[in-house]
Amino acid sequence: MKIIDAKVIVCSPGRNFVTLKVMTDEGVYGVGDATLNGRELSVVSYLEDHIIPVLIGKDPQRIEDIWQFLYRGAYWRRGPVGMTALAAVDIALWDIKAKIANLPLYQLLGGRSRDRIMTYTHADGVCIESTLDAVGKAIDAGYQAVRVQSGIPGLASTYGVAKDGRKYEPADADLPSESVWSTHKYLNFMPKLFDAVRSQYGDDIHLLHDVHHRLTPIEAARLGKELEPYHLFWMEDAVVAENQESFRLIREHTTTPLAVGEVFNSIHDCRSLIQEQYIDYIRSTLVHAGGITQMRRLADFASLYHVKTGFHGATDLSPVCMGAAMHFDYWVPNFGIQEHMPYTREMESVFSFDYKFERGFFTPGESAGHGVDIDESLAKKYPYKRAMLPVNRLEDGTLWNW
Ligand code: KDG
Ligand code: MG
Repeated sequence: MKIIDAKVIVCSPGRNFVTLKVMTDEGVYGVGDATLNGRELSVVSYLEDHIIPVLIGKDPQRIEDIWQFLYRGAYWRRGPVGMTALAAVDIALWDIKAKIANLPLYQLLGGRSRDRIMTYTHADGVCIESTLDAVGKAIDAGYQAVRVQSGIPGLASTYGVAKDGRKYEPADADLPSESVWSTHKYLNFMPKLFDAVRSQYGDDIHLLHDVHHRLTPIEAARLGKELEPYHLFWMEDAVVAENQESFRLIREHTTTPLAVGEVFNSIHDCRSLIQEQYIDYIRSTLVHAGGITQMRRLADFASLYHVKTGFHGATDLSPVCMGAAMHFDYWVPNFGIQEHMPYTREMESVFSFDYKFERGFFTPGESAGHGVDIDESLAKKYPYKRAMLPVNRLEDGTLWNW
Protein backbone atom coordinates (compact mmCIF):
# COMPACT_ATOMS: atom_id res chain seq x y z
CA MET A 1 0.00 0.00 0.00
CA LYS A 2 1.26 3.50 -0.88
CA ILE A 3 0.34 7.09 -0.20
CA ILE A 4 -0.42 8.60 -3.61
CA ASP A 5 -1.60 12.07 -2.65
CA ALA A 6 -2.48 14.34 0.26
CA LYS A 7 -4.33 17.62 0.31
CA VAL A 8 -4.91 20.40 2.78
CA ILE A 9 -8.43 21.80 3.11
CA VAL A 10 -8.80 25.22 4.75
CA CYS A 11 -12.29 26.38 5.63
CA SER A 12 -14.07 28.73 8.00
CA PRO A 13 -17.55 27.45 8.91
CA GLY A 14 -17.87 29.92 11.80
CA ARG A 15 -14.14 29.65 12.59
CA ASN A 16 -11.01 28.51 10.76
CA PHE A 17 -10.07 24.86 10.45
CA VAL A 18 -7.23 23.17 8.59
CA THR A 19 -7.81 19.55 7.60
CA LEU A 20 -5.43 17.07 5.98
CA LYS A 21 -6.65 14.25 3.79
CA VAL A 22 -4.17 11.46 2.95
CA MET A 23 -5.03 9.24 -0.04
CA THR A 24 -3.73 5.74 -0.80
CA ASP A 25 -3.44 3.66 -3.96
CA GLU A 26 -6.11 1.29 -2.58
CA GLY A 27 -8.76 3.99 -2.29
CA VAL A 28 -8.69 4.16 1.52
CA TYR A 29 -8.07 7.66 2.85
CA GLY A 30 -7.44 9.15 6.28
CA VAL A 31 -8.37 12.54 7.74
CA GLY A 32 -6.28 14.59 10.20
CA ASP A 33 -6.76 17.91 12.00
CA ALA A 34 -4.04 20.54 11.42
CA THR A 35 -5.66 23.58 13.06
CA LEU A 36 -3.44 25.94 15.05
CA ASN A 37 -5.65 28.82 16.16
CA GLY A 38 -4.49 32.17 14.76
CA ARG A 39 -1.52 30.58 12.92
CA GLU A 40 -3.42 28.34 10.50
CA LEU A 41 -1.60 29.21 7.28
CA SER A 42 1.84 28.48 8.73
CA VAL A 43 0.76 24.87 9.23
CA VAL A 44 -0.69 24.79 5.70
CA SER A 45 2.68 25.83 4.31
CA TYR A 46 4.56 23.36 6.53
CA LEU A 47 2.34 20.55 5.23
CA GLU A 48 2.25 21.56 1.57
CA ASP A 49 5.83 22.67 1.18
CA HIS A 50 7.68 20.26 3.45
CA ILE A 51 5.61 17.24 4.46
CA ILE A 52 3.32 16.17 1.62
CA PRO A 53 6.19 15.83 -0.90
CA VAL A 54 8.00 13.36 1.39
CA LEU A 55 4.83 11.36 2.16
CA ILE A 56 4.16 10.41 -1.46
CA GLY A 57 5.17 6.78 -2.07
CA LYS A 58 5.46 5.87 1.62
CA ASP A 59 3.57 2.91 3.12
CA PRO A 60 0.80 4.50 5.27
CA GLN A 61 0.77 1.47 7.56
CA ARG A 62 4.26 2.34 8.87
CA ILE A 63 2.91 5.01 11.22
CA GLU A 64 5.80 4.84 13.67
CA ASP A 65 8.48 5.07 10.98
CA ILE A 66 6.73 8.01 9.29
CA TRP A 67 6.37 9.75 12.69
CA GLN A 68 10.10 9.28 13.37
CA PHE A 69 10.96 10.43 9.84
CA LEU A 70 8.97 13.65 10.23
CA TYR A 71 10.18 14.29 13.80
CA ARG A 72 13.83 13.19 13.94
CA GLY A 73 14.28 13.73 10.24
CA ALA A 74 13.15 17.36 10.46
CA TYR A 75 16.34 18.39 12.32
CA TRP A 76 14.44 21.55 13.44
CA ARG A 77 12.18 19.37 15.51
CA ARG A 78 9.36 20.38 17.90
CA GLY A 79 7.46 23.69 17.98
CA PRO A 80 3.70 24.24 17.59
CA VAL A 81 3.66 24.59 13.78
CA GLY A 82 5.74 21.50 13.00
CA MET A 83 4.11 19.35 15.69
CA THR A 84 0.59 20.29 14.56
CA ALA A 85 1.49 19.34 11.00
CA LEU A 86 2.98 16.05 12.25
CA ALA A 87 -0.16 15.41 14.35
CA ALA A 88 -2.37 15.85 11.28
CA VAL A 89 -0.39 13.20 9.39
CA ASP A 90 -0.41 10.87 12.41
CA ILE A 91 -4.19 11.16 13.00
CA ALA A 92 -4.84 10.54 9.28
CA LEU A 93 -2.57 7.46 9.27
CA TRP A 94 -4.26 5.96 12.35
CA ASP A 95 -7.59 6.58 10.59
CA ILE A 96 -6.31 4.67 7.55
CA LYS A 97 -4.96 1.80 9.65
CA ALA A 98 -8.24 1.42 11.54
CA LYS A 99 -10.21 1.54 8.29
CA ILE A 100 -8.02 -1.20 6.80
CA ALA A 101 -8.56 -3.31 9.93
CA ASN A 102 -12.28 -2.45 9.71
CA LEU A 103 -12.21 -1.48 13.40
CA PRO A 104 -13.07 1.65 15.36
CA LEU A 105 -9.80 3.30 16.33
CA TYR A 106 -10.12 2.61 20.06
CA GLN A 107 -9.94 -1.12 19.32
CA LEU A 108 -6.49 -0.69 17.76
CA LEU A 109 -5.30 1.17 20.85
CA GLY A 110 -6.23 -1.75 23.11
CA GLY A 111 -9.99 -1.57 23.48
CA ARG A 112 -12.10 0.51 25.80
CA SER A 113 -11.27 1.06 29.47
CA ARG A 114 -14.63 2.67 30.35
CA ASP A 115 -18.28 2.86 29.33
CA ARG A 116 -18.50 6.61 28.70
CA ILE A 117 -16.30 9.70 28.67
CA MET A 118 -16.94 12.44 31.22
CA THR A 119 -16.74 15.94 29.74
CA TYR A 120 -16.83 19.43 31.13
CA THR A 121 -18.43 22.41 29.50
CA HIS A 122 -17.94 26.17 29.93
CA ALA A 123 -20.22 28.39 32.01
CA ASP A 124 -19.49 32.11 31.92
CA GLY A 125 -21.15 35.41 32.61
CA VAL A 126 -20.25 39.06 32.92
CA CYS A 127 -21.01 39.04 36.66
CA ILE A 128 -21.64 36.53 39.45
CA GLU A 129 -25.40 36.40 38.83
CA SER A 130 -25.16 35.66 35.11
CA THR A 131 -22.36 33.14 35.74
CA LEU A 132 -24.58 31.36 38.27
CA ASP A 133 -27.34 31.18 35.61
CA ALA A 134 -24.89 29.67 33.13
CA VAL A 135 -23.74 27.06 35.67
CA GLY A 136 -27.39 26.18 36.34
CA LYS A 137 -28.01 25.68 32.60
CA ALA A 138 -25.00 23.37 32.32
CA ILE A 139 -26.20 21.31 35.28
CA ASP A 140 -29.70 21.11 33.74
CA ALA A 141 -28.11 19.85 30.50
CA GLY A 142 -26.67 16.94 32.47
CA TYR A 143 -23.02 17.98 32.83
CA GLN A 144 -21.36 16.71 35.97
CA ALA A 145 -18.39 19.03 35.50
CA VAL A 146 -18.43 22.74 34.64
CA ARG A 147 -15.67 25.26 33.97
CA VAL A 148 -16.57 28.56 35.63
CA GLN A 149 -15.28 31.92 34.29
CA SER A 150 -16.71 35.31 35.17
CA GLY A 151 -16.28 38.97 34.36
CA ILE A 152 -14.29 40.78 37.05
CA PRO A 153 -15.53 44.01 38.60
CA GLY A 154 -13.43 46.89 37.28
CA LEU A 155 -12.18 45.08 34.15
CA ALA A 156 -13.85 45.72 30.78
CA SER A 157 -13.37 42.16 29.52
CA THR A 158 -12.03 38.87 30.83
CA TYR A 159 -10.71 35.69 29.25
CA GLY A 160 -13.44 33.10 28.72
CA VAL A 161 -16.37 35.48 29.09
CA ALA A 162 -18.65 36.14 26.11
CA LYS A 163 -19.87 39.63 25.32
CA ASP A 164 -23.13 40.85 23.74
CA GLY A 165 -24.89 37.51 24.20
CA ARG A 166 -22.57 35.84 21.66
CA LYS A 167 -20.75 32.56 22.26
CA TYR A 168 -17.17 33.03 23.46
CA GLU A 169 -14.64 32.69 20.65
CA PRO A 170 -11.21 34.11 21.45
CA ALA A 171 -9.79 34.53 17.91
CA ASP A 172 -12.11 37.48 17.49
CA ALA A 173 -10.37 39.93 15.14
CA ASP A 174 -8.31 40.25 11.98
CA LEU A 175 -5.48 41.71 14.08
CA PRO A 176 -5.04 40.96 17.81
CA SER A 177 -7.53 42.78 20.02
CA GLU A 178 -6.13 44.11 23.31
CA SER A 179 -7.56 43.53 26.77
CA VAL A 180 -6.57 44.90 30.16
CA TRP A 181 -5.68 42.69 33.11
CA SER A 182 -5.40 43.26 36.85
CA THR A 183 -4.14 40.38 38.98
CA HIS A 184 -5.10 42.30 42.12
CA LYS A 185 -8.77 42.65 41.08
CA TYR A 186 -8.89 39.04 39.88
CA LEU A 187 -7.43 37.52 43.05
CA ASN A 188 -9.79 39.49 45.28
CA PHE A 189 -12.79 38.40 43.25
CA MET A 190 -12.30 34.67 42.62
CA PRO A 191 -13.07 33.31 46.12
CA LYS A 192 -16.34 35.29 46.08
CA LEU A 193 -17.29 33.71 42.76
CA PHE A 194 -16.67 30.13 43.88
CA ASP A 195 -18.31 30.75 47.23
CA ALA A 196 -21.47 31.84 45.39
CA VAL A 197 -21.38 28.81 43.04
CA ARG A 198 -20.97 26.30 45.89
CA SER A 199 -23.65 28.04 48.01
CA GLN A 200 -26.14 27.84 45.16
CA TYR A 201 -25.34 24.44 43.65
CA GLY A 202 -23.82 22.42 46.50
CA ASP A 203 -20.84 20.08 46.58
CA ASP A 204 -21.71 17.42 43.99
CA ILE A 205 -20.92 19.26 40.76
CA HIS A 206 -17.25 19.26 39.68
CA LEU A 207 -15.98 22.83 39.24
CA LEU A 208 -13.01 23.78 37.08
CA HIS A 209 -11.34 27.12 36.44
CA ASP A 210 -8.87 28.35 33.80
CA VAL A 211 -6.43 31.04 34.99
CA HIS A 212 -5.09 31.22 31.42
CA HIS A 213 -1.44 31.80 32.33
CA ARG A 214 -2.06 35.10 34.14
CA LEU A 215 -0.37 34.62 37.54
CA THR A 216 3.10 34.33 39.00
CA PRO A 217 3.81 31.19 41.08
CA ILE A 218 3.26 32.86 44.46
CA GLU A 219 0.01 34.46 43.24
CA ALA A 220 -1.15 31.07 41.96
CA ALA A 221 -0.26 29.55 45.33
CA ARG A 222 -2.48 32.15 47.03
CA LEU A 223 -5.36 31.47 44.66
CA GLY A 224 -5.08 27.70 45.05
CA LYS A 225 -5.06 28.05 48.82
CA GLU A 226 -8.02 30.44 48.93
CA LEU A 227 -10.07 28.18 46.64
CA GLU A 228 -9.42 25.06 48.72
CA PRO A 229 -12.75 25.28 50.60
CA TYR A 230 -14.58 25.03 47.23
CA HIS A 231 -12.85 21.76 46.20
CA LEU A 232 -12.07 22.50 42.56
CA PHE A 233 -11.64 19.59 40.14
CA TRP A 234 -8.70 21.59 38.83
CA MET A 235 -7.09 25.01 38.54
CA GLU A 236 -5.79 25.26 34.97
CA ASP A 237 -2.76 27.05 33.49
CA ALA A 238 -2.12 28.95 36.72
CA VAL A 239 1.22 30.24 35.39
CA VAL A 240 3.04 30.04 32.07
CA ALA A 241 4.85 26.74 32.10
CA GLU A 242 8.00 27.55 30.15
CA ASN A 243 9.69 27.20 33.53
CA GLN A 244 8.35 23.85 34.74
CA GLU A 245 9.94 24.41 38.17
CA SER A 246 7.41 27.21 38.85
CA PHE A 247 4.85 24.57 39.66
CA ARG A 248 6.87 23.30 42.61
CA LEU A 249 6.16 26.47 44.52
CA ILE A 250 2.42 26.28 43.80
CA ARG A 251 2.36 22.62 44.76
CA GLU A 252 4.08 23.26 48.08
CA HIS A 253 1.31 25.63 49.12
CA THR A 254 -1.97 24.15 47.98
CA THR A 255 -3.97 20.95 47.61
CA THR A 256 -6.07 22.41 44.78
CA PRO A 257 -5.43 20.01 41.85
CA LEU A 258 -3.39 21.50 39.00
CA ALA A 259 -3.83 21.09 35.24
CA VAL A 260 -1.60 22.41 32.48
CA GLY A 261 -0.44 21.68 28.95
CA GLU A 262 -2.83 22.78 26.22
CA VAL A 263 0.02 24.76 24.61
CA PHE A 264 2.62 21.98 24.94
CA ASN A 265 3.71 20.14 21.84
CA SER A 266 6.38 17.79 23.17
CA ILE A 267 6.67 15.26 25.95
CA HIS A 268 9.74 17.23 27.05
CA ASP A 269 7.55 20.29 27.78
CA CYS A 270 6.06 18.42 30.75
CA ARG A 271 8.74 15.90 31.74
CA SER A 272 9.59 17.54 35.10
CA LEU A 273 5.99 18.56 35.73
CA ILE A 274 5.03 14.90 35.57
CA GLN A 275 8.08 13.25 37.04
CA GLU A 276 8.18 15.59 40.04
CA GLN A 277 4.39 15.19 40.48
CA TYR A 278 3.82 18.95 40.31
CA ILE A 279 0.57 18.49 38.35
CA ASP A 280 -2.50 16.25 38.40
CA TYR A 281 -3.81 16.56 34.83
CA ILE A 282 -2.02 16.92 31.52
CA ARG A 283 -4.06 19.00 29.04
CA SER A 284 -2.14 18.39 25.80
CA THR A 285 -4.25 16.90 23.06
CA LEU A 286 -3.67 15.07 19.80
CA VAL A 287 -3.60 17.95 17.29
CA HIS A 288 -0.98 20.13 18.98
CA ALA A 289 1.14 17.41 20.50
CA GLY A 290 2.19 15.11 17.69
CA GLY A 291 -0.93 12.99 17.33
CA ILE A 292 -1.82 9.64 18.83
CA THR A 293 1.74 8.36 18.54
CA GLN A 294 3.24 10.92 20.93
CA MET A 295 0.17 11.30 23.19
CA ARG A 296 0.12 7.56 23.81
CA ARG A 297 3.70 7.76 25.09
CA LEU A 298 2.91 10.85 27.14
CA ALA A 299 -0.17 9.28 28.76
CA ASP A 300 1.71 6.09 29.64
CA PHE A 301 4.55 8.14 31.15
CA ALA A 302 2.04 10.26 33.11
CA SER A 303 0.32 7.16 34.47
CA LEU A 304 3.52 6.23 36.34
CA TYR A 305 3.15 9.45 38.37
CA HIS A 306 -0.63 9.44 39.01
CA VAL A 307 -1.16 12.15 36.40
CA LYS A 308 -4.39 11.82 34.40
CA THR A 309 -5.36 13.15 30.97
CA GLY A 310 -7.64 16.18 30.57
CA PHE A 311 -7.65 16.82 26.81
CA HIS A 312 -8.09 20.36 25.54
CA GLY A 313 -11.40 20.62 23.63
CA ALA A 314 -12.15 24.27 22.86
CA THR A 315 -13.90 25.13 19.55
CA ASP A 316 -10.55 25.51 17.76
CA LEU A 317 -10.02 21.74 18.14
CA SER A 318 -11.84 20.56 15.02
CA PRO A 319 -14.32 17.66 14.99
CA VAL A 320 -11.50 15.59 13.46
CA CYS A 321 -9.32 16.09 16.56
CA MET A 322 -12.33 15.60 18.84
CA GLY A 323 -13.36 12.40 17.05
CA ALA A 324 -9.88 10.91 17.39
CA ALA A 325 -9.70 12.15 21.01
CA MET A 326 -12.92 10.25 21.83
CA HIS A 327 -11.27 7.00 20.80
CA PHE A 328 -8.17 7.85 22.83
CA ASP A 329 -10.25 8.80 25.89
CA TYR A 330 -12.23 5.56 25.62
CA TRP A 331 -8.99 3.57 25.75
CA VAL A 332 -6.54 5.53 27.94
CA PRO A 333 -6.37 3.91 31.41
CA ASN A 334 -5.42 7.13 33.21
CA PHE A 335 -8.28 9.18 31.78
CA GLY A 336 -9.34 12.23 33.81
CA ILE A 337 -11.83 14.32 31.84
CA GLN A 338 -12.42 15.71 28.32
CA GLU A 339 -13.19 19.37 27.59
CA HIS A 340 -16.21 20.03 25.36
CA MET A 341 -17.49 23.21 23.77
CA PRO A 342 -20.46 22.65 21.46
CA TYR A 343 -19.93 23.51 17.76
CA THR A 344 -22.14 25.71 15.61
CA ARG A 345 -24.49 24.19 13.06
CA GLU A 346 -22.22 25.39 10.20
CA MET A 347 -19.28 23.45 11.67
CA GLU A 348 -21.39 20.37 12.11
CA SER A 349 -22.56 20.56 8.48
CA VAL A 350 -19.04 20.59 7.03
CA PHE A 351 -17.76 17.75 9.24
CA SER A 352 -19.63 14.49 9.73
CA PHE A 353 -18.91 12.47 12.87
CA ASP A 354 -20.38 9.50 14.67
CA TYR A 355 -19.34 10.19 18.26
CA LYS A 356 -22.33 10.75 20.50
CA PHE A 357 -23.01 13.18 23.31
CA GLU A 358 -25.54 12.48 26.01
CA ARG A 359 -26.02 14.50 29.18
CA GLY A 360 -22.38 15.33 29.89
CA PHE A 361 -20.84 12.15 28.51
CA PHE A 362 -19.44 11.10 25.12
CA THR A 363 -19.08 7.73 23.46
CA PRO A 364 -17.14 7.22 20.23
CA GLY A 365 -18.88 5.66 17.23
CA GLU A 366 -18.34 2.11 16.01
CA SER A 367 -17.53 2.88 12.37
CA ALA A 368 -14.06 1.94 11.10
CA GLY A 369 -11.40 4.62 11.73
CA HIS A 370 -11.96 7.68 13.91
CA GLY A 371 -15.38 8.25 12.37
CA VAL A 372 -14.94 11.86 11.20
CA ASP A 373 -14.98 13.12 7.60
CA ILE A 374 -15.11 16.46 5.82
CA ASP A 375 -17.47 17.50 3.03
CA GLU A 376 -15.02 19.20 0.68
CA SER A 377 -17.59 20.91 -1.52
CA LEU A 378 -19.41 22.40 1.47
CA ALA A 379 -16.05 23.44 2.97
CA LYS A 380 -15.43 25.57 -0.17
CA LYS A 381 -18.46 27.69 0.73
CA TYR A 382 -16.66 28.90 3.86
CA PRO A 383 -13.35 30.49 2.80
CA TYR A 384 -10.56 31.23 5.32
CA LYS A 385 -10.83 34.51 7.22
CA ARG A 386 -7.79 35.72 9.12
CA ALA A 387 -8.53 35.74 12.85
CA MET A 388 -5.96 36.20 15.59
CA LEU A 389 -5.94 35.58 19.32
CA PRO A 390 -5.98 38.66 21.61
CA VAL A 391 -3.11 40.12 23.62
CA ASN A 392 -3.30 41.30 27.19
CA ARG A 393 -1.82 44.36 28.94
CA LEU A 394 -1.59 45.29 32.60
CA GLU A 395 -3.37 48.46 33.65
CA ASP A 396 -0.16 50.48 33.20
CA GLY A 397 0.23 49.25 29.61
CA THR A 398 2.82 46.52 30.21
CA LEU A 399 2.31 43.56 27.88
CA TRP A 400 1.22 40.47 29.83
CA ASN A 401 0.32 36.85 29.10
CA TRP A 402 -3.07 36.38 27.45
O1 KDG B 1 -6.85 28.75 20.94
C1 KDG B 1 -6.86 29.09 22.29
C2 KDG B 1 -8.00 28.39 23.00
O2 KDG B 1 -8.08 27.04 22.65
C3 KDG B 1 -7.84 28.49 24.49
O3 KDG B 1 -7.86 29.83 24.86
C4 KDG B 1 -8.97 27.75 25.16
O4 KDG B 1 -7.77 27.83 27.23
C5 KDG B 1 -8.62 27.33 26.55
C6 KDG B 1 -9.38 26.20 27.10
O5 KDG B 1 -9.00 25.76 28.18
O6 KDG B 1 -10.33 25.77 26.48
MG1 MG C 1 -7.21 26.55 28.86
